[in-house]
Amino acid sequence: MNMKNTLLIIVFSLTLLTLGSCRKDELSEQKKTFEKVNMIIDTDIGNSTDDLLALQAAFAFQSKGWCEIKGVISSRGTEPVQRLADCLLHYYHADNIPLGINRSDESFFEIVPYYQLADALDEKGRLLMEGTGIPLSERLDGPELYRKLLSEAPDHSITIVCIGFTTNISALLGSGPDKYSPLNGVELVRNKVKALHLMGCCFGKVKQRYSTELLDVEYNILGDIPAARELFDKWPVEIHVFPVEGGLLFPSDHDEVLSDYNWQQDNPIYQVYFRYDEWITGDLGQYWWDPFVVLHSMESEELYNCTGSGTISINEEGRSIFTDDPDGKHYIIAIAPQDYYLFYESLRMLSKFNPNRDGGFSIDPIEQYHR
Ligand SMILES: [Ca+2]
Repeated sequence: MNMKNTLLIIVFSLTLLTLGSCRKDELSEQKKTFEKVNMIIDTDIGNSTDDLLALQAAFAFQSKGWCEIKGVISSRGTEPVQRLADCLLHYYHADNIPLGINRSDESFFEIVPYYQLADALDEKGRLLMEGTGIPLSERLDGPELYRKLLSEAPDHSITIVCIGFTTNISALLGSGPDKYSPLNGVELVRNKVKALHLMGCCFGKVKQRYSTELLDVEYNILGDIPAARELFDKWPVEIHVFPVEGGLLFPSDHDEVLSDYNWQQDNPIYQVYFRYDEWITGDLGQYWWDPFVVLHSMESEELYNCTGSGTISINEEGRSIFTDDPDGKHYIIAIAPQDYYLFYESLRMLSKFNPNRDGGFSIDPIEQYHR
């Protein structure tokens, strides 16, 4: 099934559930042809809010049987971030999904440090979010979890969605044989990974909210330039890159997000926009980059404008360079202008997913919230 159908089904099915249309059989027929995506999500959750929407998308798709999340890897190296990641798994009823963490205790500069949500209290003075109960000390480091998950997977079956720093995937590439696999990291990826879908890179000059200058570098790459250089140099299978320019077309309007999620105020997206609005409103507004990478990973590139194959390299300052190459395995993805509305509505429709409601998606959001 191609990407456009995927998106149309997302919008269509949510509309059906909302309106109670009689065309559900037609939708079921379409879904039978859907190939489930086995996904590992590598996220710098705890700062930009689009990681939250990307998780919301992935768990919504998993509830429909369209993908299976094999693991979540959290790349931001501070302890409250790891606890928040654990809480998010619990929120999505995913205690059984393994979480890989970064124990470096280093954090690249922060813009919206909403990882404070892990320690936020409700009106009765209780912790707002509960965790899985699994101690962080029992969590594997990100690169080790990658090796474990890949070694257990059928060949060419894993799709990696990286929506943060490339630290963990670079470390995976540099890893040697271990108790999980006799293969080194490059060979393990070559054998087990279908493709990497990456939010990162900048191929022009753009205005970013944290600088008054036009920038030609991108945050995820800047967060670990040596890792990004190694990634593009050694990654042995396809890389689909969604650059910073793409997401800047989709600001996540503060008031609109609160309105869309108001029916489910337990949703961490609502809580972040409600509690930390001083970081999110006005010129400090957030944009939706990361959910597009989840969407793109679900199927083909039909809905996107893509470059032909090429080779991307990262220079020592973190700038991205694309060179046409018929044998290259790198692609830059962009959204076709005529499809902005479809994408935007798809993102807003995700607000109708709540894992605590019967069936995942709301039939009547207001009624269900007060059930
Ligand atoms: Ca991110």
